[in-house]
Amino acid sequence: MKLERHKANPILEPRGDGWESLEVYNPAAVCIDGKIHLLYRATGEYVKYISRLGHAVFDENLNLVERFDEPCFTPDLELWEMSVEDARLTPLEGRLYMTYVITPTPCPPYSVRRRLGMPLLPQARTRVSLAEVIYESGRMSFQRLGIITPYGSNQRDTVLFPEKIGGQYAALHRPSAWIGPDYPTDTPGIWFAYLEYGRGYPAPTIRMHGHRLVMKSEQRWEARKIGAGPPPVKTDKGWLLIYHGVDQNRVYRAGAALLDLEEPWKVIARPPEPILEPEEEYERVGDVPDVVFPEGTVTIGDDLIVFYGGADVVCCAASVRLDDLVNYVIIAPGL
Ligand code: BMA
Repeated sequence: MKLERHKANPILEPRGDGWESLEVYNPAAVCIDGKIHLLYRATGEYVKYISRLGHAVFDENLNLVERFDEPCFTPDLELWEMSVEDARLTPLEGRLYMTYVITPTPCPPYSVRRRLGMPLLPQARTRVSLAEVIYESGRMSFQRLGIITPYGSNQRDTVLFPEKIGGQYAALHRPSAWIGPDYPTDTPGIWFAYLEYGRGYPAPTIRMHGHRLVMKSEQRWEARKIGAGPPPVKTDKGWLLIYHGVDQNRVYRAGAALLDLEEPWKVIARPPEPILEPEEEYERVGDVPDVVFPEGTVTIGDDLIVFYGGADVVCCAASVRLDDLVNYVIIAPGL
C-alpha cells in the first residue's frame, strides 16, 4: 500500500529573499478548530545554515489560509541554539507540546556541501528540546522546557506519545551515537524512553529514562538508519508509527509499523515495504535529492493526512484511510 499524494503538491514552497527563501520543509502538524497548522523548517542561506520555524495555516481541504511573514520560532542564542529544526507537535492532556532539534554547530547537508565545495566534515552535533506551545488569537508562542535527550547521544527524530504510557510521559527518540558493540543495534535506531522531572536550578529539568530499543534497520531501504516521523497515532489495534528509513545511497523513504498500546517498545507488525518513496520531481530533485521526510499527521474524518518534506526544499501532503493503513500494516507479510 502507498500513500496518495495531494493533487496540489507541493503545498508550500520557498519564497522571498529572506529567512525562508531557500528551503521550507519537514512540517509538524496539528489540527485546531478545523484548521491545520504547519510549523515548518526554513532556511535562507547556506553559509551559517540557520534554520527557523515558519507557520502556515490550511483548511481541511488543504487550501492555504494564512502564511506568516515572520518566523514563529527562532534560535535562542542564550541556550546555545544556533538552529532550530524538524519540529513535531503533540497534543497531550489538553496542552500542546513541540519537540525540536537544536544544534550549536549547524551545517548544510552533505549534498549541499559537496555541491558548493564546502568541507564534508564535521557533522552537526544535535540534541532535542521540548517546548509548550501556546495558541492564542491565531498565533503560536512558545515556552521552552529544556533539552530532554541524553548528553552525547546525538539526537534527532524525538516524538512524544500523546498520552501517558503506564502512568508516565513517554517518547520515541533516535540516538545516533548509540550503536555498535555496546548497544543492541549497529545503525541508528528508534528507542523508547519515559520522561520525568528531575531537580534543576532555576527550573526543573525533564530527563529520559528506561531506554529500550524499539526498531532497528531491517530492510535494504532502511539499511543506513531509521527514525520516528510524526508522533505515534493511537488506534484500537496499536500505536501507528510512521517512520523514515535511509538506504546506503541516502534515499529517504517512509514506512509504517504498529506498536503495542501498553508496551510500545513491542512491535506488533512492520511491513517490509515503504508506504511512500521519492517519485515526483519535487521529491527527487532539490537540496537533498530523493527525500520524503514525514513529520506530522492530522486525521480528518476517516483519513489520515501525512505532511512531509520533499528533497529538503518543499512541504507536501499525502493521505490514506486510517483503517486501511492499519489493516495493511497488520496483514502485510511480517518481519
Ligand atoms: C536529516 C535531517 C532532516 C533532513 C534529512 C534529509 O538528518 O537533517 O531535516 O530532511 O536529514 O536531508
